Amino acid sequence: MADNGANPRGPRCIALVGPFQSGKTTLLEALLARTNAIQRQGTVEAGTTVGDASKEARHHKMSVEVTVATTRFMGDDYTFLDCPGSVEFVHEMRAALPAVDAAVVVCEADERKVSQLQLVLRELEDLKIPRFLFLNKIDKADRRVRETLKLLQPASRARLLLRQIPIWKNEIITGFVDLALERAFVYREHVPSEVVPLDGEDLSREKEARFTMLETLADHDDELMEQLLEDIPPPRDKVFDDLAKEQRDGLICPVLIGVATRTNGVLRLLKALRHETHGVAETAKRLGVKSGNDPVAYVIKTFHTAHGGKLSVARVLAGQVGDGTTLNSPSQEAGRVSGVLKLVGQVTEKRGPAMAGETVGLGKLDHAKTGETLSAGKKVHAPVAEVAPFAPVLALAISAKDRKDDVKLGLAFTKLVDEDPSLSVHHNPETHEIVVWGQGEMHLRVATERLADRFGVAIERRTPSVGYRETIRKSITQRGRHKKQSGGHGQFGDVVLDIRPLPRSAGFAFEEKITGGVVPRNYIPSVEEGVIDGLKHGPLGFPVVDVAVALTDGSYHAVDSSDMAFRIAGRIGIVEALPQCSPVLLEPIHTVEIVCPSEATAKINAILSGRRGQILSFDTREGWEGWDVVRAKMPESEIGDLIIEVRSATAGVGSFTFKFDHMAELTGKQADQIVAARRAAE
Ligand SMILES: Nc1nc2c(ncn2[C@@H]2O[C@H](COP(=O)(O)OP(=O)(O)OP(=O)(O)O)[C@@H](O)[C@H]2O)c(=O)[nH]1
Ligand SMILES: [Mg+2]
Repeated sequence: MADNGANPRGPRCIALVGPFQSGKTTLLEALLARTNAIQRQGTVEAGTTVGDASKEARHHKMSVEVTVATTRFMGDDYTFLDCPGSVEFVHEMRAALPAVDAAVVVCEADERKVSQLQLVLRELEDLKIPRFLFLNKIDKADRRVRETLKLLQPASRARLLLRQIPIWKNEIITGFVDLALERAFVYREHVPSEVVPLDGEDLSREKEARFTMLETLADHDDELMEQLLEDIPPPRDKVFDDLAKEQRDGLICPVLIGVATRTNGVLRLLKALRHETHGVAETAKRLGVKSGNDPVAYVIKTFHTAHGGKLSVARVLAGQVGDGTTLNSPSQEAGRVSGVLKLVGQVTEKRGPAMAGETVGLGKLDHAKTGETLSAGKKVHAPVAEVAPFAPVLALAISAKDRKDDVKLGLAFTKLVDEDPSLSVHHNPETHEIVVWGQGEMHLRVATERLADRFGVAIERRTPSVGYRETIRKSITQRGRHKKQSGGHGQFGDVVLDIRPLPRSAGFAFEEKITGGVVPRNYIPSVEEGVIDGLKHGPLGFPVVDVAVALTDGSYHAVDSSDMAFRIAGRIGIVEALPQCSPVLLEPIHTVEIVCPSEATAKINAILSGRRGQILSFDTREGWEGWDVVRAKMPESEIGDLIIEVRSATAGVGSFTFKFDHMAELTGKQADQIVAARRAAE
């Protein structure tokens, strides 16, 4: 295996993924420094990394979106996608993954992060993306790597295969042995590790660990098994071939070790990527893209830059995309490429057309969206992947501080959602609130910070209103009379209404039982309109539902009656009647389905009970070893900030979905408080 000259597999696209704060952004920095794409390796603490360059990421010292950086190593281009680790920004990763050749899963020896690791690995397993585990921060390791692997193994369906073992000196890891290469290295800070002779105790540990590695490989290779049984040392190339093949087939996940902050283990990682990951040809095959001249590209990420307009980061899967190429998405024309850019974080550089395998920024594709498959050719290419965001779990009501910013706010939201479809914005016509839905507290906080920082809109934030309603429990007959005599033309309308409660979710029914034309036909629709007006705001302050109103009697005046007069009479009738009908508050109840690691299930049950939840069932989560699913009925008012408690009870990984179930009567102190709050707000 010669280590020189460009690799026939061409440019790679590699995702850096893994649990929250495991060191992905730092590893990207190390990879860029080691490949001379940057002069000096920055740090997250100092806010000098290529990744996380946005104001929000720097401020929170965490990744809030994908950073894309292309570098060159031994004659090949590598584009790294540094993905956020927080589950609240997981859509960034999920949308980026389909088009990558492989992933480096950065993790730590931390049992609290095993479930997060499992979530990440599950995505990769489902997409059949080959992956390495990079066990980072081993400068802080206080346990044996083999023990760490035991801890992490339940998170991975593929067997974790230790490729490197550390060399310990006085309880500190000073280097490592690569078991495939059979070579020992001593770490040096920010320069490549030094090869050292392997002897003494290290050599015997190496032999033992290598044998374990080979045994694992031999589980899927009979020939290797025979060699091991007969004590024949397998040729090095065979070992490498097996490693690569079994990784591609999803049987193993090789584990490398290192220290991203000190650039330790990074060169070996690059070499593993170079030799053991395939290029775009295999990825295109996995995605069902035929190689050929017709361009096909997958949109990994969308940016709206301050000055350059819209930028779509895309991986070219087939053909060639250059300035002027018109690309189509499955639903429409995406636009004409104006500018092809190489990206190293926020630094961009104009370049020529992009070939299959390359990952570049494409300018001005106004109608392209993240996750879409773009193509140019006679036939539009079918989507290579569809990545729907997870259902949102937290909402925030937002308004512009200054009414004149309303339009700006609307435009800003359009761009934010275009960049991040896991955010959604709804207008509540009843309360006139703009409600933003997102994946958690930090997700919404970052969205509102962007509104202020990038779009210059000062906003106010509130807890969104709960969809309370009210209904009645008693029937009544009520007269509604509107009479006004002011000089010339008067107004006259007179109706008698029979009002009675309807069963839950029956809505509103209007009936007319007029005989003898006491209310002329043509005025009857106005009476109904008046009743509907009156129901919009009941005596408790909420819309009234589940009532039937029958118009049974009334009178009119030949000159003074009009549509308007009867509408007012209808409204007077209902408004005067409702307080006498024993009004009662209705609150929305949803069925909630919470998923969580089993060790957190008891805590989740307690949370649900504390929030007036009625637990319906709990089961093991199908297809998810070590996870449970709890179902409950729960009032909407209690779901509002439920996610915050669920996340803290589950080391960040628990989540839920909910669906409206029914409206339920609410009485007593709680109801009184809600009504009082409503009155105070009016
Ligand atoms: N001791 C030690 N600390 C590290 C190492 N790598 C990263 N860190 C620190 O871990 C913290 C998180 O690093 P990041 O690179 O931001 O981690 P990340 O995985 O990108 O975080 P998110 O993207 O927010 O999930 C920072 O304080 C880093 O300095 C390492 O190898 N050793
Ligand atoms: Mg990061």
